[in-house]
Amino acid sequence: MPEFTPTEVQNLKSVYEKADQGHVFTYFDSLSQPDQKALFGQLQKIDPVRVHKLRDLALNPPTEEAQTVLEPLPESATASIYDSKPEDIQRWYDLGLELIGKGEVAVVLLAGGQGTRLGSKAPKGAFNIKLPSHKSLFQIQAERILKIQKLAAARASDPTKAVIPWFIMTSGPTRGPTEKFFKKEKLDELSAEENANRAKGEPYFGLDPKNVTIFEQGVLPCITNDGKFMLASKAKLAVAPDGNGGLYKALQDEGVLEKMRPTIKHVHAYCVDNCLARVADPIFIGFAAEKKVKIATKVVRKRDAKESVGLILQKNGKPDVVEYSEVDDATCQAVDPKQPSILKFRAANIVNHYYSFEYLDSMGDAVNSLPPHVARKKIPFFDTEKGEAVDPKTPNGIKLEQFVFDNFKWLNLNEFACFEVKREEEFSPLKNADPAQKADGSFEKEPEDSPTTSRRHIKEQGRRWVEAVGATVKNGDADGGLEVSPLTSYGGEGLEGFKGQTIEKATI
Ligand code: UD2
Repeated sequence: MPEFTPTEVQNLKSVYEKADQGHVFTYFDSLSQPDQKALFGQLQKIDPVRVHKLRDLALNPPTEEAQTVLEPLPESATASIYDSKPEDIQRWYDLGLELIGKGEVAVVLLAGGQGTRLGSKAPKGAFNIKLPSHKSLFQIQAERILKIQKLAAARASDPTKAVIPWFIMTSGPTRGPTEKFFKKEKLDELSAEENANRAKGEPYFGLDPKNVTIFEQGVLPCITNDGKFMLASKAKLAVAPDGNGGLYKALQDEGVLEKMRPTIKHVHAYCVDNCLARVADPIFIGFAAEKKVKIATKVVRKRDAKESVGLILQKNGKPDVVEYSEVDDATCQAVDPKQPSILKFRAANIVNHYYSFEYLDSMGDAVNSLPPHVARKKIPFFDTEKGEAVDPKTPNGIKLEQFVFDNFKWLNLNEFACFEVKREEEFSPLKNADPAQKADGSFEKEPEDSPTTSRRHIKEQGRRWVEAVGATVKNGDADGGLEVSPLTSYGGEGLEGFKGQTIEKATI
């Protein structure tokens, strides 16, 4: 029995015909009932008028002011862990823990991206960077939440309130595998060995499942160069995730804001593929809460002019980010007029953002005006004119994706703050597969932003932490490092007991 009446089909069809997208119904009447149900369900979730608005924003962006002025953010909107006073950092840390202790802090994980560059079919969070513990990125992040909850509870007047709800944004391709991974179910995308390894431990990595919500971002139709929605087959619209900027609409549509509203005042959103991400970092939360900003963002110093990161800056007096895929070379290469040895635009975006809940809850319909970006791609589609499937050899259409930082420009500088942190402590993105290896096991070229660099950075950090309290590492680790579990230490604290010890284990 179809889930829709002929009238509902006719009404939906006229919405698409009015938007000059009626061709998507070309084969509807000839489809089987299950296929009709699938296509109707898909088309019903998409508003062609909204998509046209986004498409037109993308293809005909508002003309930039004749004199677009790019400048680094002013001192007033930035702080740095490097030159902040210890008492300030301590105050932010204490405030952050207090807010977590009152249950006012939630975390949103951006996990809808597909690890195409990494060559993995499983969600990135499920990736095993081959630490001695073989923990996945999801598990490392879950344990950082467990640990920071414990540290907050130890100071809280009501420890039962020290809970950080974790909202995980997935996309069509990553939702199913992510849910199965958390429930410790077998993943077809993982090898037998990986599935066996992952099955260890508790579901949700020891977190209370009621505090973990997996939700899904929206999709946008793939569009031909002359603006037509593309069919993937007679019974399916070709769609793609709407970008990490789809977060704001998904928070509304998926009831996440509703779930947060009773208790949450501060939200930390971060990127799944950064193995060093300080999830619910109390220093960052305290810093942003004290400044009472709507949005704050963490940055690290750009590694070099070519690094694939967005540049946090001010554009015509507003906070903004110029993405690496859209920045011109002159801006990348510009040097600081006062210190020519360093880059002028060196504040690298690391997808690590703070939002006041009040701001997120006030966005309303603005979520439909985030200017999408155009990715020209080869998109296999079903050609309704020729009546056949086409697998293009050259880019034949566009995918629209929204960037999560494109609302920064809607704020005044005094509603925004930027916090510089140490790269070696907080940023090691997993973007690429490891380079090919030679017969002796060494790499053809230096690994960059890969499983090896992620693993090395976590172990180097662990070694620094224990050496700072006077311990010695002698565990024969290939990289000379030490894995410190988040359950042992969140950010290097609480390791005094190792003073004077020689650590022979690979992980503590
Ligand atoms: C992102 C940043 C870039 C820089 C770089 C550092 C954006 C738009 N760009 O570039 O400025 O900070 O990371 O690592 O943030 N995601 C979704 N849904 C999507 C697409 C992506 O949730 O539809 C998530 C993805 O799972 C990841 C994050 O957003 O957690 C960044 O996505 P990416 O790795 O594809 O972005 P990248 O590396 O091109």
